[in-house]
Amino acid sequence: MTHSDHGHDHSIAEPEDVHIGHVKHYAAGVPAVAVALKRGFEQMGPVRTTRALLKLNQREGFDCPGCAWPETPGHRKHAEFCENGAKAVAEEATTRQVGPDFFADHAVADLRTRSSYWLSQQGRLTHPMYLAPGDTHYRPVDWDEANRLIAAEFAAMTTPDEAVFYTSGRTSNEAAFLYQLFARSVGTNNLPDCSNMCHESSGTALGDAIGIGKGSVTVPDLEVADLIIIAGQNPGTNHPRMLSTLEKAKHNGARIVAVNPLPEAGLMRFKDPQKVGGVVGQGTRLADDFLQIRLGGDMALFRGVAKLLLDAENASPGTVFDHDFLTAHCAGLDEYLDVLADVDLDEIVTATGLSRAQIEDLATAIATSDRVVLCWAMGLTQHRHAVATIAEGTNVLLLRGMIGKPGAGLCPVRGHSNVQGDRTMGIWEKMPESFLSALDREFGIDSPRDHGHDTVASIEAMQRGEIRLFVAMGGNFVSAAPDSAATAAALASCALTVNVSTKLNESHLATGRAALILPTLGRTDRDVTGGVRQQVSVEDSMSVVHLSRGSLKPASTELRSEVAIICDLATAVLGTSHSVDWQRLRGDYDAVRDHISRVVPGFEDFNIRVRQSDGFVLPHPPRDRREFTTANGKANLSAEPLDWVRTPPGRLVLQTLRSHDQYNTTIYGHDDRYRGISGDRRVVMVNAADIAALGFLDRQRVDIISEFDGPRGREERRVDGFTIVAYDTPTGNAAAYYPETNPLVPLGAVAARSNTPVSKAIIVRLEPAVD
Ligand SMILES: Nc1nc2c(c(=O)[nH]1)N[C@H]1C(S)=C(S)[C@@H](COP(=O)(O)OP(=O)(O)OC[C@H]3O[C@@H](n4cnc5c(=O)[nH]c(N)nc54)[C@H](O)[C@@H]3O)O[C@H]1N2
Ligand SMILES: Nc1nc2c(c(=O)[nH]1)N[C@H]1C(S)=C(S)[C@@H](COP(=O)(O)OP(=O)(O)OC[C@H]3O[C@@H](n4cnc5c(=O)[nH]c(N)nc54)[C@H](O)[C@@H]3O)O[C@H]1N2
Ligand SMILES: [Mo]
Repeated sequence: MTHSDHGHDHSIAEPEDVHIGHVKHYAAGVPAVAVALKRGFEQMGPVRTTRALLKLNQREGFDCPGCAWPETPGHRKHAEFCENGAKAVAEEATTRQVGPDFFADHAVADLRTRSSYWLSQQGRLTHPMYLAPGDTHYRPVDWDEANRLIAAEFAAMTTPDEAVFYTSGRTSNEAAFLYQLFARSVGTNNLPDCSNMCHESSGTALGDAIGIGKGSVTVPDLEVADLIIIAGQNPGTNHPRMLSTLEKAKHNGARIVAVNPLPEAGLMRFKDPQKVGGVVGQGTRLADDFLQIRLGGDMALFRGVAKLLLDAENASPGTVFDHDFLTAHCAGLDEYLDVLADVDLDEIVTATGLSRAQIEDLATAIATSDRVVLCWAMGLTQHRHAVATIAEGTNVLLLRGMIGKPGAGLCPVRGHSNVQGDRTMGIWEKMPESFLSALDREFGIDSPRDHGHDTVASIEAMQRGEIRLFVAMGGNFVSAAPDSAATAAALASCALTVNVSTKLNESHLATGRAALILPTLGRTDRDVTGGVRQQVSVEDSMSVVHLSRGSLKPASTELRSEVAIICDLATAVLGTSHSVDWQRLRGDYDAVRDHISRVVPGFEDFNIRVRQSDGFVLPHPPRDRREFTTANGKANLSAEPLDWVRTPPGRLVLQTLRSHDQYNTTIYGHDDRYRGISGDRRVVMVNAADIAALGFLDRQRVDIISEFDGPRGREERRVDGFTIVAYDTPTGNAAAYYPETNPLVPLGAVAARSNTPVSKAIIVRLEPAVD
């Protein structure tokens, strides 16, 4: 079928009007199953839908390309999926196609006028495509020619640091390992990734505090916790399988506290669609307490709680702090206690927007629970003071000795299904010396030691004209990055931009002087490379590594695996006598895993252990034996100055977040079902009191202007034509969808130390729309 047979123009009609229904008070249940199957049938028909969903998260099946939430151990035998996992599969396994005739019909300039939704819905890329300098249309190119074009850019560089290699988080361990090996073989550490915009703040804070940037709990820990705090996360939409774990914890007696500016449905109540009780009946109440915090107030909350813990400890010494743990394992307690002595609880109340009683309740719950888990996601990581906030949450747990024992610990919930694994494999602009020297020893290469560019630094380097070649292993760089206009202009300064992709997106349209689209197999696709049926591996949010094997017929015979694409490119650039035998590795993923087993700690006997039914768990010294591999060998309490976000007069603090109907920049539809908002994504959720106080009306159309005081003075950025929706968010705070609002995020607004764009606290004003 050609693309024109798919009736794009009517099936992908852009809805016009926003519809506001009821905000839902529970997540999942029957509508979730119905939606999942409907989307599956629309995208790929009933036979392929059934085949795909039967293989999801199964042994001998593929890892869900949705989120990084782990499978329950022992559960890889029967169906375990959720509505949004099924939607992610439907999007990838779609039978809609974007082939050469599509690109012949649509000039790049025309495609730039289309919405994210329209682009997302066109289907799978089927051929390598090239946009030559000055051309208006992409045209087909063969793989060898594509690789020659890229190799020519390397030949034209004065330093390999003129290349940037971006990675999204779906790339397998094997491909990620080869990709960073290629970058380091050509001589650069410019390896930015989506994690720079995601959990970088968690990695930075946890690295300092406990010596490893990964979470310390497993699914069984959550199931037996007494108290689970979920701050800055919307699991009902973004990690739906987490709700089953929370339900089990609840049945075991856990208390759940949700800390969020929004009353997200998935935090309130859960109806398991895979159980009878989830089909009829009320489902399980999840959150016992909902703390409707102001944006950016979490550091203040944790500090206030720590202050109250200290007061209780002083009133009754030896009953609150875990002195044995603090003495044996921690450093920095005295400095932290000094900081706590100065806490003004009135400031904590103002910063959080919570009542003193709510903060006291949480402190009491923490003081009286034996097993506490703290879960978080983007609501904590995408703030100016994100690293300090996560460190402060960690302080609270350390005071109570809540790490390295069953049922307790730190749980940063990762996003992309293999974002954690990609880091483990060396996708990081500043991998430690131990990794680089092991890599050099294994392959006889000479990895550069200077740190490379992260995501924001890569854009800034492009702005300075220092980058000739941009290569993206997946993702949608221009839409995911802050300051869309500035990022597009930065990319335009490159000689060549290359995207290895499964589906069409804006980054294929924000090109350098020339551009390549290289179509690749996705997680669900059968991978026959080198004449052999291959399988890859991934690492979930709780450090479990397991195999993933796609089974669906690929969209075209032109598609290549990421492993094959990297190895062929490396051969074209580095030649056939390079010390890495790229062509052997191309056809033998076991051989890649053998190399990994010798370079990356914890992967010994990789090929054997990854074939065990539940895979294997990577070592985590704090979790396994309360060992802290920090510089001083201790768990470190931090004593950063308190920071929180103020709303300037007449302004709002805007968070940018995901709807229930998207995967990052891939838009599935216009139904943010749990929030009761459908029909339009250009909405801004504002408290009714603010709407009135600012002189607007509910449903009024407005432009949103962000204000940022940068080093060169006041900067303003604007997006047009948003509809105000009265919504239950704290006064002074607003919310709108990502990526439509990314043009508002200033490139210079980044978290201290992690350099993560501040996507959850943008200062904005509203103006009546001018159209
Ligand atoms: N279906 C689906 N699944 C996904 C994704 C997707 O797009 N679609 N994306 C994946 C990726 S890459 C990621 S990183 C994760 C993202 O998962 P989440 O972090 O859940 O994603 P967001 O939509 O950014 O939601 C942020 C949540 O934090 C709250 N929040 C915002 N600011 C603050 C704050 O200052 N304090 C507190 N306490 N809360 C705050 C928001 O109200 C919202 O509930 O999901 C992954 N899974
Ligand atoms: N304002 C704002 N901005 C944000 C965020 C926010 O909350 N607010 N969140 C940030 C976060 S947490 C993240 S993780 C980033 C996400 O940033 P990215 O990871 O760069 O973006 P995605 O939208 O997930 O990428 C989607 C594209 O990946 C490609 N793709 C999908 N699967 C595969 C595969 O298996 N292989 C290959 N090679 N390509 C594939 C498809 O072509 C698809 O179009 O965005 C960040 N940006
Ligand atoms: Mo993410």
